[in-house]
Amino acid sequence: MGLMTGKRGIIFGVANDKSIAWGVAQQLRAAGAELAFTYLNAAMEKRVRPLAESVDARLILPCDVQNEDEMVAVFDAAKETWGEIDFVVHAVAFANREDLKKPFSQTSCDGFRLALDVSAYSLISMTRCALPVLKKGSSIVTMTYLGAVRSVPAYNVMGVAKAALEASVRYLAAELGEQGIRVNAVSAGPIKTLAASGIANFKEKLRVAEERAPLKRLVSQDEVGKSSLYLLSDLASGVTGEIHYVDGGFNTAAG
Ligand code: NAD
Ligand code: 0WE
Repeated sequence: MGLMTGKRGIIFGVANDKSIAWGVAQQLRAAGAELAFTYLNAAMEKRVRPLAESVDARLILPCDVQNEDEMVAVFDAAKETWGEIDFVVHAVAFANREDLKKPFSQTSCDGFRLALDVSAYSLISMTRCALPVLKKGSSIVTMTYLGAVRSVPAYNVMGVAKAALEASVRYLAAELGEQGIRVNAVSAGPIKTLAASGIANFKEKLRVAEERAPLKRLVSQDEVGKSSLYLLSDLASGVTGEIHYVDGGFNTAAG
């Protein structure tokens, strides 16, 4: 019997086999969980559907997190299929590419709203939509980055969005604790994914992370997956409102 045998949940944020969400999904499946997946749009569906099928996904549905109707439909479908669920994985973020290049003070109000809506507010709306189907003892995990708490060159408006996301984790944890629902974040070190591929000088960022991290290497999607598995499982039954770093110790080292 696996750690997650008999547990069911939904994973938001798989784009391809490099996605952090896919690393989490593989760990959950290996531990015995039953999974549902969402994808952003038709272009994403082409890559997500075969991956989801390879882990026997029960549901594969579209969900743009800016569209609350689609979000409601996902949890309605989960209710139909399973009745109740045990976990939700939120691994979604977006900002305008230009806002990750321009000086931070040039961030437009529209760019700010977009980044905060997709990357932070979506955790709140997702949690609200999930509540009717979340069991007592269920667990929500989101993905964050050190740029929430330190200024990281060029992370810009995404850093502000992650700060809002991390604060939202604490407020959701405070509210939902009495219902036995836990909410935590994994703060991953830099990983080469689709979302990282558009970033100028990302290779250089990876090199610095490798050099400065106490472990002297980068972390993998698998390692983020293993920590997420822990937070989503009953092993972490006493853990909520936490930001859990999986960055090879980078954030703890002065340099
Ligand atoms: P990724 O590109 O594989 O995943 C990002 C996902 O967000 C994609 O699946 C994309 O379809 C989805 N998305 C974007 N806008 C959306 C919308 N409006 N509605 C629904 N989905 C939308 O990249 P990733 O690196 O795996 O990112 C996953 C999470 O991990 C993000 O929250 C990211 O900020 C976080 N993170 C990434 C790193 C890194 O270095 N790659 C480090 C720390 C945290
Ligand atoms: O959260 C992220 C990436 C989020 C992201 C990436 C993109 C690129 C393509 C959000 N929106 C977009 N929009 C696009 O058009 N990370 C933690 C990875 C990341 O991004 C950085 C980093 C790191 C690490 C940007 C600058 C500096 C470091």
